[in-house]
Amino acid sequence: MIRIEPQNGGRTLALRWNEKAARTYCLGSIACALALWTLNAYAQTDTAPTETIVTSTRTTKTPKPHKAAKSAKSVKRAKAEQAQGNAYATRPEVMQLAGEIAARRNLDPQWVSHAIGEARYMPGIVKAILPPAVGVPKNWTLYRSRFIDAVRIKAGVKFWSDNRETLERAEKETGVPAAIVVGIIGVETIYGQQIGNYRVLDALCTLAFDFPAAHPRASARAAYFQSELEEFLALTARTHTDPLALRGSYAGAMGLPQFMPSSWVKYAVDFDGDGRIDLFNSQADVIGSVANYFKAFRWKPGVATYYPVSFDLQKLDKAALLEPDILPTFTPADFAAKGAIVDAAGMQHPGLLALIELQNGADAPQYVAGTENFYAITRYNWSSYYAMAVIELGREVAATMPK
Ligand SMILES: [Ca+2]
Repeated sequence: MIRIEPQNGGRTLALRWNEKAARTYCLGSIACALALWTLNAYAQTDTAPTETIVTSTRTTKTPKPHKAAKSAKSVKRAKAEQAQGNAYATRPEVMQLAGEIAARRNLDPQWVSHAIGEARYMPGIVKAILPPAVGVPKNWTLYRSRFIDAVRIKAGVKFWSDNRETLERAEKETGVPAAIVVGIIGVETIYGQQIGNYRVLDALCTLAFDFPAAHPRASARAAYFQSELEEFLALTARTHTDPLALRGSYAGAMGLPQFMPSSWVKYAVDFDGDGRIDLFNSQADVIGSVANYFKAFRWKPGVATYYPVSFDLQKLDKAALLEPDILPTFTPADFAAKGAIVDAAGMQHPGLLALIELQNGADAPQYVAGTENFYAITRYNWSSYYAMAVIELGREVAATMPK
């Protein structure tokens, strides 16, 4: 997972828990144009769905002029960067890994070497992957304003209206509400308007072979991207797709939901029944795949994502409440004993809660009591700010939908 800069200390706990529970974990990413934080994903499975990847990256709607201009600019920038990159074909350790991937995945060694040899180092990606400067205060109000605005809500209303039956079918099959699926796709790519302009192969090779040493977890991150590169090559080989033709975020995340290759392999589904999985062009496949992702991360149907919380200052032990970070740890009664009071619905919550702190720069932080479903959203992108933006965008879109 690549959340570039973890937002708080409990991530480690959460990760451990998740590894124990599932041995595999995935996080989503925000589209590269907007990303503060990205996703990553681990998947060890080789279960191959029958699919082909359609390499067209058609957007779901015609971008507005300013979007088109911005997009053209970023394509130009990505291409310019590409031109100055160096080839990986001349690096022995890279070619050695190409051979190992081919052997492990039973791929044509020449095809693998050729593909990786064609990839280019992208200096902009190396810059983008580094954590933000230390000392920059987190600010939920600012974060929220990046994702919840009139343009995104309007696009969400159109997406929901265009896909009403599919969203209902996904909710019926997985228990994941339409508003959550709509919130994810909106935050990730504005419903396909910003799916990223980097060649996925360039992004994965740059991060697999030239991950910046300045990053605190450089070697683990590089290993992760090597694994994603392997998944990507195996996926494109199996689906007879040109690995140089796919474009995505600077982290190699693909399509409307920004799935990393391992997530595509493990969680993507053919939800329109045409016999292939297409997260670039099929809105139904995107909806089914996002819902399936959350089902895999144990979404609890009918359970709230969070409850409002207030403090009993006489009893408040905030340090103890924040210690497990986003991992739901406390029963409502434990919560109350430590001075965190949820509303009547929260007191009836059948599972565990986490005290979620959303900082606001120099202003007072906000708090909510996150449930297991709040935690599930952070499996897409390891950030409570991300999860809250997804929830609030989905809610705003729902509220704006014509009755
Ligand atoms: Ca399909």
